[in-house]
Amino acid sequence: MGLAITSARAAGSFSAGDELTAQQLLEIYRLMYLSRALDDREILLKRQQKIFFQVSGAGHEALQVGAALALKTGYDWFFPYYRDRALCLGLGFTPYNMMLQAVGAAADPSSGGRQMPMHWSSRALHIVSTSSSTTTQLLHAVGCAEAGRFFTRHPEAAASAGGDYRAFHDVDFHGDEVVLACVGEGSTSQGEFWEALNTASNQKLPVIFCIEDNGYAISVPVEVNTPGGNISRLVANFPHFHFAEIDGNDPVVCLRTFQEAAAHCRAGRGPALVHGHCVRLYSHSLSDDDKLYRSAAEREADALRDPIARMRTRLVGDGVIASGELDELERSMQQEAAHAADRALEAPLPSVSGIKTHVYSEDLDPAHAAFATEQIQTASRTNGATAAVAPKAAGGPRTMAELINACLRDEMRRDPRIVIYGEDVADASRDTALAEVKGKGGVFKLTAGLQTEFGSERVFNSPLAEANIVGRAIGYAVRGMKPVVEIQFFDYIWPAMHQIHNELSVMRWRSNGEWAAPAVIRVPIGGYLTGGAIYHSQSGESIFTHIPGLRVAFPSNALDANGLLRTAIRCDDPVLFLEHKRLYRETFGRAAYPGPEFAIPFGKAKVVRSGGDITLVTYGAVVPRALQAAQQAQREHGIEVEILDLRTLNPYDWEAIAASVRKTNRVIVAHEDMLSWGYGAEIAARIADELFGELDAPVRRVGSMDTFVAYQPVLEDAILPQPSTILNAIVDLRRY
Ligand SMILES: Cc1ncc(C[n+]2csc(CCOP(=O)(O)OP(=O)(O)O)c2C)c(N)n1
Ligand SMILES: [Mg+2]
Repeated sequence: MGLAITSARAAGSFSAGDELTAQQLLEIYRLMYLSRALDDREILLKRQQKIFFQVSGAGHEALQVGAALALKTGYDWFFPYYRDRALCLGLGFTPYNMMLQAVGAAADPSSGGRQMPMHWSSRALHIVSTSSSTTTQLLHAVGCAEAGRFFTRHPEAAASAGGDYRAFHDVDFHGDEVVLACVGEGSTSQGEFWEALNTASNQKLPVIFCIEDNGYAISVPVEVNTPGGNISRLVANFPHFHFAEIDGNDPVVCLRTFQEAAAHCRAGRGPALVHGHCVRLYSHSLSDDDKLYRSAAEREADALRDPIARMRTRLVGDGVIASGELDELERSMQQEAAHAADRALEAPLPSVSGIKTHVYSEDLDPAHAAFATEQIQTASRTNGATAAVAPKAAGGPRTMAELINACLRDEMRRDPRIVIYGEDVADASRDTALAEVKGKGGVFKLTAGLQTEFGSERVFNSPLAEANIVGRAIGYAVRGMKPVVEIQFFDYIWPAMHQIHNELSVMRWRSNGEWAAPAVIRVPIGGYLTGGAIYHSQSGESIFTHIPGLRVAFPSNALDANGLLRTAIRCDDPVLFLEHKRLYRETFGRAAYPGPEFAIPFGKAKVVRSGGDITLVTYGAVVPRALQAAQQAQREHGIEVEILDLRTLNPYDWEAIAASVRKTNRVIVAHEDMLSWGYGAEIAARIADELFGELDAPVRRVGSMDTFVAYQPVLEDAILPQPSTILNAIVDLRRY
């Protein structure tokens, strides 16, 4: 028998219904065996200390090969987890590329040596970068499926456009694509599993959830993670799903099951969940020893269910191939694995000078002058030549809330790839009421009227689940869309923190620039509300400026909010856009509508008051309070304070800070957030570090007390920094 051994697979070569040929059965075996051979080779390398981590797919091969062969490489979309070697091999990932990741080579196509082995990524194969965090990828898969559907219904949105992030995101979609997301059974305990099923079911999305049930989450058995020990029984009532619970050790059963699941999804009937019972033949990883916690009898029973041994017996028993020929095939697979490893060990290592590449977009810098239409506007007042391109201010003063809403509206008109969703952001609870009701548009009304103008496919409510909001946004964004999502209150951003910290911000870096998730997250933040109390007054921006890859904006007035939000939307990095609730409708900082092209670059502070005695660096709701304090300091003490409004916290305008400190030689950093470990600590430390010789006095910080914000206004006033707190600091600092 001729054994055609190929690494790549022609899409659709395993069609449903037809009897499998001997060639196809051997191809299934080849992929399974090659996967195991690669695991075994990696284990050897780890023992020789030539690689640094090893986790295997041993025992999961049948399920994964079944999935790979039922779906279409580079057409469907894939969100694997760290055991999915056989899946990725089946999709066309080469053994050499796998070994490049194991050794951490520069040419590792998944991450350039940044991620552990088995953390997959390939743009060509539509494999979206995998993290180690369990379950997060299921929400990305949901967002990815939503984006595919959106482009299918609105193909005009896929057109490329210059002048913003779209220039760097080619869109690729088919009307009937399927998204596969894989996860272990232990990981179904995570809330994000249920949040993903929720939206996939509600929206009848073409996502196949594959549960690779090996009965263990490291040492924790399935009954601890899953009440009753069977996830299929728990999920059975989700509407629109196609469910299958199967023997995940039989690759032909697996293939047929995934073909049925894919047919259900492609026909638009809804998602599918394939629950495959498989075995974990090795320990969880090479850092684990399952003899410490599993009985010998149980381990021996699992070994008897080894899908490769079973498939071998079947091929030989059914006369598909002679035992000797199969031995020969296996030897060639082992040689292929060894050869791939040997070549990878020779490959050049990543250069240290490239470490920071792809933390942020290398293509589009939000600090770039192209976003400086603010300057153009200012220039136009003195120079008629630039007036033609200047944004047009119009109408009377508008609040920050109104100008944020105006920016969202203008950008949605300009860019058909923008979708807006979050809790309560829609106008009408149900579409049928849209014509009748005035519209809600968010608890602070920032998205008012947008569903009415742009329809329910572009502006819609999300479930009450913050990880769902951000996780789906990542899926949308990797497909080239621009989700501009709302977290209702900063106080409730924490369920999304895992997605923000471990996924959104790091997607570009960990995939070495292959994928990116430039979503915008708008978040009302802060106190001074008189009664906001603990859960409607929180600050905490420094927790987010501590995350590389994430831009953070924090405007203090209506015009800045409008211009910075435009930059946030058009740029190619993920942005946390913090909107101070107290400033939404304040008289302070109102401005005329600046027109649909008004933008402010990130990282450019604004001198909101000039002065020669003390520099006061601040942002957000402290800006008007600092202005009050500065006026009083001048009136009562003759002290001239220069106030810098940073406007964006990452990046921040170090040059402006340094220039002002060189002039005044005294500096206060003031913010609403708690003093200790707050944003000011970093700025103060850098000033002390780099401008020590310029200082005539110690760097002073002003912040709230190191406590929570209380409900009773007497307490709230004492906890948060007031103009009087700032004034005291100013007067005190002048004494040096
Ligand atoms: C959110 C999160 N918590 C904890 C871990 C550490 N961890 C890695 S794998 C794992 C067990 C996963 O078990 P399961 O989902 O059944 O997948 P399996 O490894 O058995 O295939 C744990 C706890 C992690 N990676 N992510
Ligand atoms: Mg498991």
